[in-house]
Amino acid sequence: MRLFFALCLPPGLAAQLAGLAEVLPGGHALGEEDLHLTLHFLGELDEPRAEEAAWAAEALQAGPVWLRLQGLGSYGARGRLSLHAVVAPEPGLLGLQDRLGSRLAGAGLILPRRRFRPHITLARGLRGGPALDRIVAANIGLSPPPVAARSFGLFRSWLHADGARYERLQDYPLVLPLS
Ligand code: 2AM
Repeated sequence: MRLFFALCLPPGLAAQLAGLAEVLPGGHALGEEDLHLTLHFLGELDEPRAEEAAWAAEALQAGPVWLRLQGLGSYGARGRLSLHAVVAPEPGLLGLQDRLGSRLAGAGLILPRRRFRPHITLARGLRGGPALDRIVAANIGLSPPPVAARSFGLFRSWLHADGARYERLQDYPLVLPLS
């Protein structure tokens, strides 16, 4: 199973973001229900390891975290770029990612060493060019009021020819008082 932990987006934010990438030619825009902010990518795990990951997350006690957008960005090689919303590295968000990572490492899971750059991917497989540049430039000041993410999940990724689909296997509410 290809698994990852990600923050679930409040519906208002997901709706706002989902429309942005729809107009881009080529590529696959993610639907509102698929938008997420990855905290830790676990890669392929067998069922026992997946259960260990799920248990490690279960024990985490945390409160909601603020999501503050800071414009859009694109990433990748020309011809298969992705467009994402940049999310500010707020202490609450970094703390949650770090604490979850420690728990997963404590459970013996090996995580990619990639630096955490909080983002929400909106579309993948884009050719690039003026349409993409225009959307990034037009949203340079995109900075809606911060919203609280109140849960994260363990997701399974299903790869399809027309893009990945995500299945939420577990939900972890962030219920301690907001910090
Ligand atoms: P992306 O949005 O930047 O593409 C499911 O694939 C989620 O896991 C996506 O959010 C994706 O990030 C992330 N992901 C995929 N492969 C990854 C990797 N090797 N390291 C870290 N995150 C990865």
